[in-house]
Amino acid sequence: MRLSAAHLGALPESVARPRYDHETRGIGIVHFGIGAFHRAHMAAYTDNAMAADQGDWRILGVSLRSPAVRDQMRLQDGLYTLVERSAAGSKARIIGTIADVLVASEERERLIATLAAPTTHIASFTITEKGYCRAPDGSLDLALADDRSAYAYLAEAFARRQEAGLSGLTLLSCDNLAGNGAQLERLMTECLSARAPDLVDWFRTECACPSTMVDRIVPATTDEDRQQIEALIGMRDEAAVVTEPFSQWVIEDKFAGPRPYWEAHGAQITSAVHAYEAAKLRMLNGAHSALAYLGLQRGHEFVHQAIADPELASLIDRLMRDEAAPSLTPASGQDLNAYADALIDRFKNPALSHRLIQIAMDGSQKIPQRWLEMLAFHQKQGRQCPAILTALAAWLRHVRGDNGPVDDPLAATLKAKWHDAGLDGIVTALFDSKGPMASDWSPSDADRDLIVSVLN
Ligand code: CS2
Repeated sequence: MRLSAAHLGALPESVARPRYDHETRGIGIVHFGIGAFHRAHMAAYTDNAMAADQGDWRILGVSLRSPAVRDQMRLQDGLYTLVERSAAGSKARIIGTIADVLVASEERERLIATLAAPTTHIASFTITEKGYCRAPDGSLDLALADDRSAYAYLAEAFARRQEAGLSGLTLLSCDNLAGNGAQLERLMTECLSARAPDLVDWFRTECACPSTMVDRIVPATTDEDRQQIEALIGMRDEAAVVTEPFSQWVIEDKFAGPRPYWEAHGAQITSAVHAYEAAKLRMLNGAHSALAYLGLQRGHEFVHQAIADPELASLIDRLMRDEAAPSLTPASGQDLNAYADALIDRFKNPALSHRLIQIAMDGSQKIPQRWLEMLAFHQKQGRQCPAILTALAAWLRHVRGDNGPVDDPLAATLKAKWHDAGLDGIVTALFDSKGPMASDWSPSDADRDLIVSVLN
């Protein structure tokens, strides 16, 4: 038996179902990047919000390229199981928020029409760092932002909304970028300035791009997970997602129109999002990337194994408490020491099987906001960051190919730099002001020596 609307009644009592009549609710959100993270995070917050109020907030999920999620979910009427796993056991619930999933290039007109519908108020995004199509200097790379990028569909929908005299949309970035809303606003403006300058003013006055801090650890679902879930719910679910019990969402209070009552699931709507976002990127994600590259180098496969390695645990402790925390300005009541403790506990969750190789992916897009901003901050104060520099050496080994094939949009460039520059030149070749990883951090001789000594 396959999970579907017709089979909801056959689920065991222990599996929670949507607490509202999901099929009667309309679409209010279009979400780009309908991967496991969205299904474990925003879709779950929205499911709770719809149980708490009467809103039409179902989500049209969009895959920019791969048909896999569409194929899994259409057969299940958009339903899927969300399993929270900890040492204490597993808890399963069925999420009813996803109305349908489409592949953008295959159903272009339907996507644009839904974005342009008067009932749609929000377009949200988990398109990963590379989905924003940024050049190394942070500006929009117009060649990457082609007519199959999220920007192109939005621009067409904006034209229709303006023409019809409709209100703007809230563009809600849920990706791990610093100031994700502000970046999206700037990049969207750059796209419109180049391609549809008549829409720039409309976009600026009618749309809003709140920044958000999103947090939930969501390993990629494996076949073994699917088998375990089949045993738990008594039917097959190809779209099931496994996650940890913890989740957090802090959203800047800046919307263009109505929104779901996400507070029902504990979302914080605040003006102080930046402090949470920076802490999460530098402490959680910064530590994650360090565990990934150093852990793989030391033969580990999962996050919980890497954090159990005393040498890595001590380095992560220093990275979070001595290097990340002093670079942050906490919001009132935000306790960074307690945050570090809580993160280490979450990393230790043995029930999660979070693969290091998953985190290692796309490092060139991740480490600027996770590590390089911190290096630049401390450099200005004349301080060095040995833990981050050690992790950076592990990343350099990774992109050299030491851990196997490299999954990164800059993989070929990084490999070519290694080939041309070698051990003594690689740091300068990548990180100086003309390199593909240029940032506000410019490696000092001492930084270079430390990295090369670790690499040797
Ligand atoms: C991870 C994140 O894969 C990665 O790069 O660091 O996906 C991390 O698990 C989430 O941001 C946690 O909220």
